[in-house]
Amino acid sequence: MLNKYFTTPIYYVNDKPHIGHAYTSLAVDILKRFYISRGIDSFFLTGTDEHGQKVEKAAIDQGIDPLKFTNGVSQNFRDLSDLLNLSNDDFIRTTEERHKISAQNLWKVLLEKDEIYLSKYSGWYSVRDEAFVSENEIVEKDGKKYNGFGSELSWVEEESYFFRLSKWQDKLLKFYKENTDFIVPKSRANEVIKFVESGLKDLSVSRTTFKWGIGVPNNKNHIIYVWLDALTNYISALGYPETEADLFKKYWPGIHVVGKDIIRFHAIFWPAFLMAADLSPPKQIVAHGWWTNEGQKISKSLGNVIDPNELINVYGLDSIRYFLFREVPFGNDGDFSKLAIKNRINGELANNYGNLIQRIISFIYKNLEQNIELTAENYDFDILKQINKSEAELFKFIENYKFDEYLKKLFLFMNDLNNYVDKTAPWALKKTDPEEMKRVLANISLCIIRVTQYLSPFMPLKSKEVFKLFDNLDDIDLFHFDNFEKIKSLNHFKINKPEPLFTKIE
Ligand code: ME8
Repeated sequence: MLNKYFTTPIYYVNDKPHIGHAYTSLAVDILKRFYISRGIDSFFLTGTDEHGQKVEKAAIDQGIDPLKFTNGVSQNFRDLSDLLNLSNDDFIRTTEERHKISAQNLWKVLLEKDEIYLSKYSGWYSVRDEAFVSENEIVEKDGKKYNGFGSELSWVEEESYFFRLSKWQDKLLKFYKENTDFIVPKSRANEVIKFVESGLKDLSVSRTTFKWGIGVPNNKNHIIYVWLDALTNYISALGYPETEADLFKKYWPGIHVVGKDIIRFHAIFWPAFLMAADLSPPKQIVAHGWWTNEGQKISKSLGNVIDPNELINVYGLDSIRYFLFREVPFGNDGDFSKLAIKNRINGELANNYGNLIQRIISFIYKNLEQNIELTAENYDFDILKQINKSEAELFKFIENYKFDEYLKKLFLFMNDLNNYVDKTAPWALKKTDPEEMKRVLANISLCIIRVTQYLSPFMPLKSKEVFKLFDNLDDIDLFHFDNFEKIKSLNHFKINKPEPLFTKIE
């Protein structure tokens, strides 16, 4: 199956969106744009997780009815999609009717198959992570109990439905063994496998002590555990329970991009729920690392939450998109430092890429009557041939989520181009060999277009600006990689007056 389905986590609406949420959403946006550019049909889902104790508590703290509260905060996440220029195809909210029907249906199927039974839960619970915590994971400090993420725990004792997770232990291990790239990166897969091997207990999947959730069918005292509710979003958006729905048939199973904090829910609970309901498990779980701010954990209490709005105002959207994915290998943790952003923007975007375009395009604009002639020979240019030859390698980088390697490779070509410009010095050729000058400028222009095409999933707005510099290429959709070939049918370019692409950061 060629179609691709990428999802972000659905974000809790107890808080404002921050750079961590933006990071995951941007990764999925880049993936979607990349596959579309290759002509591969892709669907991108994001949304908000609106039930559970944590959200209910946030609403109560503000003295607002939970639904009214979630309407407001969910909108903040929709605004984030606009701010980040996301290409998402849908935005799902777990308070929507379509989702409620889907989650209740999944529940009914699991109950009918005897995968769920009624019993009693007593144990420790983290409201912040909406997660049950086993005794061996508890950390004690100053007489209080915490989980491994430092979230305070509370004691819960109530009647509860349980999902027979223990029954799925061996089947999950077999599934991981047969699908070696199910969890990316490998280090995370090993963690998950170790955890499953250490023994899975049945999972409590309903709550009775608060009301903000989707009702358990036929038992009004219970609401569905927020993670069972939330994970279902990935299929409710595709039309589940209608497994014959177009979207479901076309896109399921999907690829879930998540932060490393929620890998267990996605790589253990979710495939178990699905297999228990006779549905295909997801295709892949891709877990990225954690961002800190100038070396410190990002947290509201430390007052160092990075607001994407402010960042974009200062540095520009595409520069931030570039920085986040160039700076840190995708699975690793990363530190957000102003100096690191400045170095990337000034060194790579402004000097290497922007300045080359500015120099060359202005020169053509001024000296060649805004015109570049194209001949078959131009397509035979060594650097262009190298770039074209690297396509398979570049694609592999993205297929393996090595965004940083992909960008690094493209900027090595930009280095080669800059060296070529210095060596051939077209401004000197103007007097000595004007024909050679034209050839050099045509070669460089074609390389600029080619590199910009490959950069476009990361920097769609800047790429558009670059494509616009070539006036009579308007009819060719250069966002599609293969359309480069169509340029060959032209015999010349018209150049528009360039404006600086990136401003240097002081
Ligand atoms: O967990 N660095 O929602 P959530 C990198 N509702 N990524 C970060 C980050 C950081 N410092 N902070 C947050 C939930 N993220 C559930 C998900 S899915 C069925 C339900 C990103 O609002 C990262 O993707 O707490 C992380 O997994 C997610 O935000 C957690 O978002």
